[in-house]
Amino acid sequence: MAAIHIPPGWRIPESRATSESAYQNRRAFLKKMGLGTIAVASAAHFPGCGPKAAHTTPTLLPDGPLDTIPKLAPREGYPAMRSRSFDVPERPITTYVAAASYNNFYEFIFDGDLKNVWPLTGAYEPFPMTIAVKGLVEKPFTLDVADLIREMDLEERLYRFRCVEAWSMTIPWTGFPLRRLIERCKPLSSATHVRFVSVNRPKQMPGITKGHWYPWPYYEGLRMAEATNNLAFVATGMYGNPLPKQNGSPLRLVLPWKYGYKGPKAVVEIEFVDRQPPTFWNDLQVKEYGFLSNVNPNIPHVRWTQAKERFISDVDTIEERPTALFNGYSTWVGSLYPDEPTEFTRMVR
Ligand SMILES: Nc1nc2c(c(=O)[nH]1)N[C@H]1C(S)=C(S)[C@@H](COP(=O)(O)O)O[C@H]1N2
Ligand SMILES: [Mo]
Repeated sequence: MAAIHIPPGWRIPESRATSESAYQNRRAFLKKMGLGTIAVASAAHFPGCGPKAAHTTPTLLPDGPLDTIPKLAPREGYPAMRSRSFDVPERPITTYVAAASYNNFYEFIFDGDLKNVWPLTGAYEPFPMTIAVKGLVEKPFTLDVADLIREMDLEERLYRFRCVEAWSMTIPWTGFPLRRLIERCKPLSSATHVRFVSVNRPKQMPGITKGHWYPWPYYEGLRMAEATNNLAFVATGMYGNPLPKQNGSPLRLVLPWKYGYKGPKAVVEIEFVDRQPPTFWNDLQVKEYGFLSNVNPNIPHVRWTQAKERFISDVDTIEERPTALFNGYSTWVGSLYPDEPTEFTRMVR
């Protein structure tokens, strides 16, 4: 892996500067917790970091405070076989410690050190949980999430992950394509969009109570053609294990060609509808967050550039990289967006 490069402050959005600098200091904290060694040891095992690529991510239980994997999460099927067509050759895999300790999950934390989510997840019990699939479908159903996870064939996919705040990672997710759920409920031809709702548990999620003016629960949406694209993934795990609470247990969406906020965590409702549904961040800041939100270096955020990103491979290893259109997934999804800007524009979409 290349030299350590901490980018200068101008790339850090003003409002995030406090949390970002707190993050830079976390290395010392992790060392104190004995987690620094885990990051180093695990890197050696990861395919992509060495010449011998394995077909699965070895089970890596972080035996420490970052192990917030719910006790009742089903363990069958982990680690899953990796589907090699999604390999990410140009980047190392982000360490588990970085991916599990630098998070966005506003149900737990909405101000202060925004990324330090995991210490606040103690009261959250993601299992048991039910998920409802409903709306314009032939076969609506409500299922226990643990049963659903046991029923699905799990696979592992390495995906680039890009947050709108211009940081990025490479993460080995475990789960199944969203379209396998969609096939099961048989949407009617009148369904044009899918709406997702996250769990709403104020007593277990301190950010919901403290940020009481936010329009909880978190909600998102996709066009039908996006939801059925092979890339759209329901993640039930990462790094060969069930998802830690802070990463969206019991299951969350991952849409690697879009900014991270398009992928709701702890999804409990999937509804098929006949118009574009409202979305959480668009309702909060219509001038900053559009409905499509495809990763696009040509469309800056109102307060910062999207042409570059800070790639996080470990808690103290951050490199500047150019941002790719559709986060490098043009082959999969480019044809869905004939109007996607390929030249600089300030149009939010
Ligand atoms: N329910 C819910 N889902 C959410 C969010 C959130 O605050 N609440 N944050 C989003 C944002 S902005 C990002 S970048 C990703 C972060 O996922 P990670 O913490 O696993 O990296 O989750 C997305 N999904
Ligand atoms: Mo994000």
